[in-house]
Amino acid sequence: MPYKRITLTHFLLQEQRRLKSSGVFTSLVNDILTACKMVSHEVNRGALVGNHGVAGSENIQGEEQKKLDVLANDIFLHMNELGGNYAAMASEELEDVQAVKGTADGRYLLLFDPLDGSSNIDVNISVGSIFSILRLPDGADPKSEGAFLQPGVKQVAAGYALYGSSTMLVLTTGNGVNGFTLDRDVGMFFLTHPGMTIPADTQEYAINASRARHWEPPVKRYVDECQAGTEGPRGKDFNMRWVASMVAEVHRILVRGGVFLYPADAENMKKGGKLRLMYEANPMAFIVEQAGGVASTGRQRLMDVAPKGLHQRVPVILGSKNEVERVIAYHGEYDAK
Ligand code: AHM
Ligand code: MG
Repeated sequence: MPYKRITLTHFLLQEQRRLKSSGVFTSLVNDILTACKMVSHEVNRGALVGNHGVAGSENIQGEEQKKLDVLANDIFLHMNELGGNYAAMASEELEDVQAVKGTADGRYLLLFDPLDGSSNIDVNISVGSIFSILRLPDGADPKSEGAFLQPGVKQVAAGYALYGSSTMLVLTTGNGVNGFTLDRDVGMFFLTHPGMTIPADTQEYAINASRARHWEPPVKRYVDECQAGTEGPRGKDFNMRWVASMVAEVHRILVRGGVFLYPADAENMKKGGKLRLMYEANPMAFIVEQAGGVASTGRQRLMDVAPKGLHQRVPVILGSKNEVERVIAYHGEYDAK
């Protein structure tokens, strides 16, 4: 019965009691979900209130910012500052760490990509927000980049909001993965996808195939074998999807399995890849591993990568365990030659 559903806030309170933790964590996740509800509202109103189009500025990555990139970033900064739980924040859209005013006792650090997949905003395709929470290391200066440069295994929570045909929030606190759907009339997220798990096998992969000429041999081998279908060495047909919104791709994989690849290739290798370690790769890797999947660079577990910079890029291969392990094995065989 719909009225017997569990809200995300109640779910967090149950977790808090189970872990015998203080209420700080519930409060800080609550601030994030309020920000996500506000971003969802702005994405949904779209062109009606002039939210589409470019902002006329570039972010730290040298990418053109959309109006909604800027708005979502402002919403995240504002809503997460109010609670006083964070010592500092870092955003994919901002060059430097943002110290949080007047919160000397904030013990957590928040990293976020306020609106991922922004090339999809104006064409009304799913976009999302991604977040990752770290502890402020003892004695660290929260205003320093160094405080944030912790490997993904140190995350205490991570999640994303998907602004799709419905708005969903998917969260891990290191105890599995749970998905919540926003009821717009009530204004709350309700638990609709408890204990999300990724099937170990799949017949679906996602990669931007327009970059095929730049791929490394192990990636080319994997995709060629998928495309060869029943006549190839895999002996089965594969389906291919590419939304160009990582949140939508990861969500599809959480619901029905699959493998997502954004490898380093000859063209993006100098930068380290395309996706950002701290704002995209690590939080998604935490979620995928907690759902029973695997997340790798192809040569290393993603969450073991020691970050060297806030805006560092990495190759990303994640999803169904047996497929990702196959891609990793292909890298190993290639490197051993
Ligand atoms: P963004 O953070 O600038 O939106 O870029 C990240 C996005 C991912 O969501 C998506 O997987 C990828 O970039 C799409 O890349 P491409 O433009 O090569 O299709
Ligand atoms: Mg992004």
